[in-house]
Amino acid sequence: MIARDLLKSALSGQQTPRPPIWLMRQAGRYMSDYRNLRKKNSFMELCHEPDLATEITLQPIKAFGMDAAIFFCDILVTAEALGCKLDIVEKVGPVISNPIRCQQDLARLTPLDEAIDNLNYTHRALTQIRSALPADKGLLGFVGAPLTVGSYMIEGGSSSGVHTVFRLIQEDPELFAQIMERLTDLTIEYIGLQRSTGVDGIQIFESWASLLPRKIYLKHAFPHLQRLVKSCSNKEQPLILFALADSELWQDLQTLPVQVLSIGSQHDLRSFRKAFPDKALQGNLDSRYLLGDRNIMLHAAKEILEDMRDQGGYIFNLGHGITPKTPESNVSALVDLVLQWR
Ligand code: 1CP
Repeated sequence: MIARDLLKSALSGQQTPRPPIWLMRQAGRYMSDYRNLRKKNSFMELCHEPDLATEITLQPIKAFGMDAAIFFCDILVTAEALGCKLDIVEKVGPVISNPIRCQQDLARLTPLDEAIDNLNYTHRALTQIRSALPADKGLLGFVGAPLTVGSYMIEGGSSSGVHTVFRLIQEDPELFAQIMERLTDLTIEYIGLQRSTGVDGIQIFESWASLLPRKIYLKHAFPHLQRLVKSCSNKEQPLILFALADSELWQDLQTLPVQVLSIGSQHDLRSFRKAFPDKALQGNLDSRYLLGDRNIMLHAAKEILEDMRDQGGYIFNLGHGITPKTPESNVSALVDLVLQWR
Protein backbone atom coordinates (compact mmCIF):
# COMPACT_ATOMS: atom_id res chain seq x y z
CA MET A 1 0.00 0.00 0.00
CA ILE A 2 1.45 3.41 -0.92
CA ALA A 3 2.06 5.97 1.82
CA ARG A 4 -0.79 8.28 0.80
CA ASP A 5 -3.31 5.42 0.88
CA LEU A 6 -2.02 4.31 4.28
CA LEU A 7 -2.66 7.83 5.55
CA LYS A 8 -6.10 8.11 3.97
CA SER A 9 -7.17 4.69 5.25
CA ALA A 10 -5.97 5.38 8.79
CA LEU A 11 -7.61 8.83 8.78
CA SER A 12 -10.91 7.23 7.90
CA GLY A 13 -10.61 4.65 10.66
CA GLN A 14 -9.52 1.61 8.67
CA GLN A 15 -6.96 -1.04 9.55
CA THR A 16 -3.65 -0.57 7.69
CA PRO A 17 -0.72 -3.00 7.20
CA ARG A 18 1.33 -0.63 9.38
CA PRO A 19 0.49 2.79 10.83
CA PRO A 20 1.37 5.79 8.67
CA ILE A 21 3.78 8.25 10.27
CA TRP A 22 4.25 12.01 10.23
CA LEU A 23 5.55 14.19 13.07
CA MET A 24 4.22 17.48 14.39
CA ARG A 25 6.73 20.25 13.59
CA GLN A 26 8.58 17.87 11.27
CA ALA A 27 9.71 20.92 9.28
CA GLY A 28 11.55 23.39 11.45
CA ARG A 29 14.41 24.43 13.60
CA TYR A 30 15.87 21.00 14.43
CA MET A 31 16.78 20.61 10.71
CA SER A 32 19.99 22.23 9.45
CA ASP A 33 18.40 22.69 5.99
CA TYR A 34 15.66 24.75 7.62
CA ARG A 35 18.08 26.81 9.73
CA ASN A 36 20.09 27.65 6.60
CA LEU A 37 17.01 29.08 4.86
CA ARG A 38 15.90 30.79 8.06
CA LYS A 39 19.25 32.66 8.30
CA LYS A 40 18.44 34.43 5.05
CA ASN A 41 14.71 35.04 5.61
CA SER A 42 12.33 36.02 8.38
CA PHE A 43 9.88 33.32 9.45
CA MET A 44 6.99 35.23 7.86
CA GLU A 45 8.90 35.46 4.55
CA LEU A 46 9.26 31.67 4.64
CA CYS A 47 5.48 31.39 5.05
CA HIS A 48 4.51 34.05 2.50
CA GLU A 49 6.77 32.92 -0.36
CA PRO A 50 5.31 29.73 -1.94
CA ASP A 51 8.70 28.59 -3.32
CA LEU A 52 10.24 28.72 0.15
CA ALA A 53 7.22 27.17 1.89
CA THR A 54 7.33 24.35 -0.67
CA GLU A 55 11.01 23.75 -0.16
CA ILE A 56 10.65 23.61 3.64
CA THR A 57 7.55 21.37 3.52
CA LEU A 58 9.52 18.88 1.44
CA GLN A 59 12.74 18.99 3.49
CA PRO A 60 11.73 16.34 6.08
CA ILE A 61 10.14 14.14 3.40
CA LYS A 62 13.37 14.15 1.39
CA ALA A 63 15.55 13.63 4.47
CA PHE A 64 13.49 11.05 6.39
CA GLY A 65 10.67 9.79 4.16
CA MET A 66 7.64 10.26 6.41
CA ASP A 67 4.36 9.11 4.84
CA ALA A 68 2.85 12.59 4.86
CA ALA A 69 3.98 16.18 4.59
CA ILE A 70 2.38 18.94 6.64
CA PHE A 71 2.05 22.32 5.01
CA PHE A 72 4.79 24.65 6.28
CA CYS A 73 3.04 27.73 7.69
CA ASP A 74 1.80 28.81 11.11
CA ILE A 75 -1.54 28.83 12.90
CA LEU A 76 -1.22 32.60 13.43
CA VAL A 77 -1.57 33.52 9.74
CA THR A 78 -5.34 33.86 10.30
CA ALA A 79 -4.66 36.54 12.93
CA GLU A 80 -2.30 38.24 10.47
CA ALA A 81 -4.92 38.07 7.68
CA LEU A 82 -7.34 39.86 10.04
CA GLY A 83 -4.89 42.74 10.42
CA CYS A 84 -2.72 41.73 13.39
CA LYS A 85 0.91 42.72 12.89
CA LEU A 86 2.67 39.42 13.43
CA ASP A 87 6.35 38.80 13.82
CA ILE A 88 8.15 35.65 14.96
CA VAL A 89 11.05 36.84 17.07
CA GLU A 90 14.13 34.66 17.61
CA LYS A 91 14.12 33.09 21.12
CA VAL A 92 10.84 34.90 21.98
CA GLY A 93 8.25 33.40 19.65
CA PRO A 94 5.22 35.08 18.11
CA VAL A 95 4.72 38.79 18.83
CA ILE A 96 1.59 40.74 17.82
CA SER A 97 2.27 44.45 18.23
CA ASN A 98 -1.40 45.54 17.91
CA PRO A 99 -3.35 43.16 20.18
CA ILE A 100 -7.17 43.14 20.14
CA ARG A 101 -8.54 44.22 23.52
CA CYS A 102 -11.39 46.69 23.01
CA GLN A 103 -14.24 47.50 20.59
CA GLN A 104 -12.04 49.96 18.65
CA ASP A 105 -9.45 47.22 18.08
CA LEU A 106 -12.18 44.86 16.90
CA ALA A 107 -13.59 47.49 14.54
CA ARG A 108 -10.17 47.82 12.91
CA LEU A 109 -10.00 44.12 11.98
CA THR A 110 -10.00 43.35 8.26
CA PRO A 111 -13.43 42.36 6.80
CA LEU A 112 -13.88 38.66 6.03
CA ASP A 113 -13.65 38.87 2.20
CA GLU A 114 -10.45 40.83 2.33
CA ALA A 115 -9.02 38.60 5.07
CA ILE A 116 -9.57 35.47 2.98
CA ASP A 117 -7.93 37.20 0.00
CA ASN A 118 -4.97 37.90 2.28
CA LEU A 119 -4.56 34.12 2.62
CA ASN A 120 -4.34 33.49 -1.14
CA TYR A 121 -0.62 32.84 -0.84
CA THR A 122 -1.43 29.66 1.13
CA HIS A 123 -3.51 28.42 -1.81
CA ARG A 124 -0.58 29.02 -4.16
CA ALA A 125 1.83 27.34 -1.73
CA LEU A 126 -0.35 24.26 -1.16
CA THR A 127 -0.98 23.83 -4.89
CA GLN A 128 2.73 24.03 -5.55
CA ILE A 129 3.50 21.65 -2.67
CA ARG A 130 1.03 19.05 -3.93
CA SER A 131 2.63 19.03 -7.36
CA ALA A 132 6.22 19.00 -6.01
CA LEU A 133 5.51 16.26 -3.46
CA PRO A 134 5.95 12.68 -4.72
CA ALA A 135 2.50 11.46 -5.79
CA ASP A 136 2.62 8.57 -3.31
CA LYS A 137 2.97 10.86 -0.25
CA GLY A 138 0.09 12.32 1.73
CA LEU A 139 -0.38 16.02 2.43
CA LEU A 140 -2.04 17.62 5.44
CA GLY A 141 -3.23 21.16 5.90
CA PHE A 142 -3.84 22.75 9.30
CA VAL A 143 -5.46 25.62 11.11
CA GLY A 144 -5.49 26.93 14.69
CA ALA A 145 -8.70 26.67 16.71
CA PRO A 146 -10.39 29.98 17.57
CA LEU A 147 -9.32 30.06 21.24
CA THR A 148 -5.70 29.07 20.53
CA VAL A 149 -5.25 31.72 17.82
CA GLY A 150 -7.44 34.23 19.66
CA SER A 151 -5.33 34.01 22.79
CA TYR A 152 -2.27 35.25 20.83
CA MET A 153 -4.39 38.05 19.31
CA ILE A 154 -5.56 39.18 22.72
CA GLU A 155 -2.34 38.61 24.70
CA GLY A 156 -0.08 39.97 21.93
CA GLY A 157 2.13 36.87 22.04
CA SER A 158 2.83 33.66 23.95
CA SER A 159 1.46 33.69 27.46
CA SER A 160 1.38 30.76 29.84
CA GLY A 161 -1.11 32.48 32.14
CA VAL A 162 -3.45 34.06 29.54
CA HIS A 163 -4.35 36.69 32.13
CA THR A 164 -5.67 39.15 29.57
CA VAL A 165 -7.88 36.50 27.94
CA PHE A 166 -9.22 35.46 31.34
CA ARG A 167 -10.00 39.06 32.29
CA LEU A 168 -11.62 39.83 28.96
CA ILE A 169 -13.93 36.82 29.27
CA GLN A 170 -14.98 37.98 32.74
CA GLU A 171 -15.26 41.70 32.04
CA ASP A 172 -16.46 41.83 28.44
CA PRO A 173 -17.72 38.39 27.35
CA GLU A 174 -19.53 39.97 24.40
CA LEU A 175 -16.31 41.41 22.95
CA PHE A 176 -14.52 38.10 23.52
CA ALA A 177 -17.35 36.29 21.67
CA GLN A 178 -17.10 38.74 18.77
CA ILE A 179 -13.36 38.10 18.43
CA MET A 180 -14.00 34.34 18.48
CA GLU A 181 -16.74 34.72 15.86
CA ARG A 182 -14.54 36.70 13.48
CA LEU A 183 -11.81 34.09 13.80
CA THR A 184 -14.24 31.21 13.39
CA ASP A 185 -15.77 32.72 10.22
CA LEU A 186 -12.32 33.17 8.68
CA THR A 187 -11.10 29.73 9.76
CA ILE A 188 -14.13 28.04 8.14
CA GLU A 189 -13.27 29.79 4.84
CA TYR A 190 -9.58 28.99 5.29
CA ILE A 191 -10.28 25.27 5.72
CA GLY A 192 -12.30 25.39 2.46
CA LEU A 193 -9.42 27.13 0.70
CA GLN A 194 -6.90 24.52 1.87
CA ARG A 195 -9.23 21.66 0.93
CA SER A 196 -9.66 23.04 -2.59
CA THR A 197 -5.97 22.25 -3.21
CA GLY A 198 -6.56 18.54 -2.59
CA VAL A 199 -5.09 18.02 0.89
CA ASP A 200 -5.82 14.60 2.43
CA GLY A 201 -6.87 15.99 5.80
CA ILE A 202 -6.78 19.05 8.02
CA GLN A 203 -5.41 19.18 11.55
CA ILE A 204 -7.01 21.66 13.93
CA PHE A 205 -4.61 22.79 16.68
CA GLU A 206 -6.33 23.55 19.98
CA SER A 207 -3.05 23.70 21.90
CA TRP A 208 -4.27 26.03 24.62
CA ALA A 209 -7.56 24.34 25.55
CA SER A 210 -6.30 23.67 29.08
CA LEU A 211 -5.28 27.21 29.93
CA LEU A 212 -8.83 27.99 30.98
CA PRO A 213 -10.86 26.16 33.64
CA ARG A 214 -13.06 23.55 31.97
CA LYS A 215 -16.30 25.38 32.82
CA ILE A 216 -15.06 28.61 31.26
CA TYR A 217 -13.64 26.80 28.23
CA LEU A 218 -16.96 25.02 27.64
CA LYS A 219 -19.01 28.18 27.96
CA HIS A 220 -16.83 30.66 26.07
CA ALA A 221 -14.51 28.80 23.68
CA PHE A 222 -15.96 25.38 22.87
CA PRO A 223 -19.12 26.63 21.11
CA HIS A 224 -16.94 28.39 18.51
CA LEU A 225 -14.85 25.28 17.90
CA GLN A 226 -18.09 23.34 17.64
CA ARG A 227 -19.46 25.71 14.98
CA LEU A 228 -16.17 25.48 13.08
CA VAL A 229 -16.07 21.68 13.09
CA LYS A 230 -19.77 21.28 12.29
CA SER A 231 -19.48 23.57 9.27
CA CYS A 232 -16.36 21.79 8.03
CA SER A 233 -17.06 18.13 8.75
CA ASN A 234 -16.20 16.19 5.56
CA LYS A 235 -15.37 12.49 5.44
CA GLU A 236 -13.30 12.74 2.24
CA GLN A 237 -10.81 15.15 3.80
CA PRO A 238 -11.05 14.29 7.50
CA LEU A 239 -10.46 16.62 10.41
CA ILE A 240 -7.85 15.73 13.04
CA LEU A 241 -8.29 17.48 16.38
CA PHE A 242 -5.06 18.03 18.31
CA ALA A 243 -5.47 19.31 21.85
CA LEU A 244 -3.44 19.40 25.00
CA ALA A 245 -6.26 18.47 27.34
CA ASP A 246 -6.94 16.26 30.36
CA SER A 247 -9.20 13.21 30.15
CA GLU A 248 -12.18 15.15 31.44
CA LEU A 249 -11.94 17.78 28.71
CA TRP A 250 -11.39 15.09 26.05
CA GLN A 251 -14.82 13.74 27.02
CA ASP A 252 -16.22 17.00 25.68
CA LEU A 253 -13.84 17.41 22.74
CA GLN A 254 -14.56 13.93 21.40
CA THR A 255 -18.24 14.84 20.95
CA LEU A 256 -17.16 17.02 18.00
CA PRO A 257 -17.68 15.49 14.53
CA VAL A 258 -13.95 15.10 13.82
CA GLN A 259 -12.69 11.77 12.52
CA VAL A 260 -9.35 11.72 14.37
CA LEU A 261 -8.17 12.66 17.88
CA SER A 262 -4.48 13.57 18.27
CA ILE A 263 -3.62 13.08 21.91
CA GLY A 264 -0.80 14.18 24.20
CA SER A 265 1.73 11.78 25.67
CA GLN A 266 0.20 11.84 29.16
CA HIS A 267 -2.66 9.70 27.83
CA ASP A 268 -2.87 6.01 27.00
CA LEU A 269 -3.84 5.32 23.37
CA ARG A 270 -5.50 2.00 24.21
CA SER A 271 -7.75 3.60 26.84
CA PHE A 272 -8.79 6.23 24.32
CA ARG A 273 -9.51 3.52 21.77
CA LYS A 274 -11.77 1.75 24.28
CA ALA A 275 -13.47 4.94 25.38
CA PHE A 276 -13.99 6.37 21.87
CA PRO A 277 -14.15 3.39 19.48
CA ASP A 278 -15.55 5.51 16.63
CA LYS A 279 -12.54 7.82 16.43
CA ALA A 280 -9.26 7.22 14.65
CA LEU A 281 -6.31 8.11 16.90
CA GLN A 282 -3.01 9.89 16.37
CA GLY A 283 0.00 10.16 18.69
CA ASN A 284 1.60 10.06 21.14
CA LEU A 285 5.30 9.38 21.71
CA ASP A 286 6.68 11.95 24.15
CA SER A 287 8.88 14.28 22.07
CA ARG A 288 11.46 14.32 24.90
CA TYR A 289 12.43 10.73 23.98
CA LEU A 290 13.92 12.15 20.79
CA LEU A 291 16.40 14.22 22.81
CA GLY A 292 17.95 11.20 24.51
CA ASP A 293 19.35 7.73 23.97
CA ARG A 294 18.26 6.29 20.63
CA ASN A 295 17.61 2.78 21.89
CA ILE A 296 15.44 3.99 24.75
CA MET A 297 13.50 6.12 22.26
CA LEU A 298 13.03 3.20 19.87
CA HIS A 299 11.91 0.97 22.74
CA ALA A 300 9.24 3.50 23.76
CA ALA A 301 8.08 3.80 20.14
CA LYS A 302 7.86 0.00 19.80
CA GLU A 303 5.69 -0.18 22.91
CA ILE A 304 3.23 2.21 21.29
CA LEU A 305 3.33 0.29 18.00
CA GLU A 306 2.66 -2.99 19.84
CA ASP A 307 -0.15 -1.44 21.85
CA MET A 308 -1.83 -0.24 18.66
CA ARG A 309 -1.17 -3.37 16.60
CA ASP A 310 -4.39 -4.43 14.81
CA GLN A 311 -6.20 -1.47 16.32
CA GLY A 312 -7.12 0.12 12.97
CA GLY A 313 -7.47 3.83 12.37
CA TYR A 314 -4.14 4.72 13.94
CA ILE A 315 -1.51 7.27 12.83
CA PHE A 316 1.90 7.30 14.51
CA ASN A 317 2.98 10.74 15.73
CA LEU A 318 4.37 12.51 18.78
CA GLY A 319 2.34 13.82 21.71
CA HIS A 320 3.37 17.38 20.76
CA GLY A 321 5.83 18.97 18.30
CA ILE A 322 9.48 18.01 17.75
CA THR A 323 11.65 20.30 19.87
CA PRO A 324 14.46 22.38 18.26
CA LYS A 325 17.34 20.46 19.94
CA THR A 326 16.28 17.07 18.53
CA PRO A 327 19.11 15.32 16.62
CA GLU A 328 18.12 14.63 13.01
CA SER A 329 19.57 11.12 13.35
CA ASN A 330 16.95 10.28 16.02
CA VAL A 331 14.14 11.44 13.74
CA SER A 332 15.58 9.30 10.99
CA ALA A 333 15.75 6.21 13.24
CA LEU A 334 12.19 6.73 14.45
CA VAL A 335 10.77 7.11 10.94
CA ASP A 336 12.67 4.01 9.74
CA LEU A 337 11.28 1.98 12.62
CA VAL A 338 7.69 2.81 11.72
CA LEU A 339 8.21 2.43 7.95
CA GLN A 340 9.55 -1.08 8.54
CA TRP A 341 7.01 -2.08 11.19
CA ARG A 342 4.89 -5.12 10.38
O1 1CP B 1 12.02 30.87 14.53
C1 1CP B 1 11.52 30.11 13.69
O2 1CP B 1 12.18 29.65 12.74
C2 1CP B 1 10.06 29.79 13.76
C3 1CP B 1 9.69 28.59 14.51
C4 1CP B 1 8.31 28.16 14.04
C5 1CP B 1 8.02 27.11 13.18
C6 1CP B 1 9.00 26.15 12.53
C7 1CP B 1 7.07 28.80 14.32
C8 1CP B 1 6.83 29.99 15.14
N1 1CP B 1 6.06 28.14 13.67
C9 1CP B 1 6.59 27.08 12.97
C10 1CP B 1 5.87 26.17 12.07
C11 1CP B 1 4.61 25.60 12.53
N2 1CP B 1 3.82 26.03 13.57
C12 1CP B 1 3.97 24.52 11.90
C13 1CP B 1 4.48 23.92 10.60
C14 1CP B 1 4.22 22.56 10.22
C15 1CP B 1 4.95 21.47 10.98
O3 1CP B 1 6.07 21.11 10.57
O4 1CP B 1 4.37 20.90 11.92
C16 1CP B 1 2.81 24.25 12.63
C17 1CP B 1 1.78 23.15 12.42
C18 1CP B 1 2.72 25.20 13.68
C19 1CP B 1 1.60 25.29 14.62
C20 1CP B 1 1.66 26.21 15.77
N3 1CP B 1 2.21 27.46 15.82
C21 1CP B 1 1.04 25.97 17.02
C22 1CP B 1 0.23 24.75 17.34
C23 1CP B 1 1.08 23.58 17.62
C24 1CP B 1 1.76 23.51 18.93
O5 1CP B 1 2.98 23.38 18.93
O6 1CP B 1 1.05 23.53 19.94
C25 1CP B 1 1.27 27.08 17.84
C26 1CP B 1 0.82 27.27 19.27
C27 1CP B 1 2.01 28.02 17.07
C28 1CP B 1 2.45 29.37 17.47
C29 1CP B 1 3.90 29.47 17.28
N4 1CP B 1 4.49 29.84 16.11
C30 1CP B 1 5.86 29.76 16.22
C31 1CP B 1 6.16 29.28 17.52
C32 1CP B 1 7.52 29.03 18.06
C33 1CP B 1 4.92 29.07 18.16
C34 1CP B 1 4.68 28.50 19.56
C35 1CP B 1 5.12 29.50 20.56
C36 1CP B 1 4.44 29.36 21.88
O7 1CP B 1 4.78 28.42 22.60
O8 1CP B 1 3.58 30.21 22.19
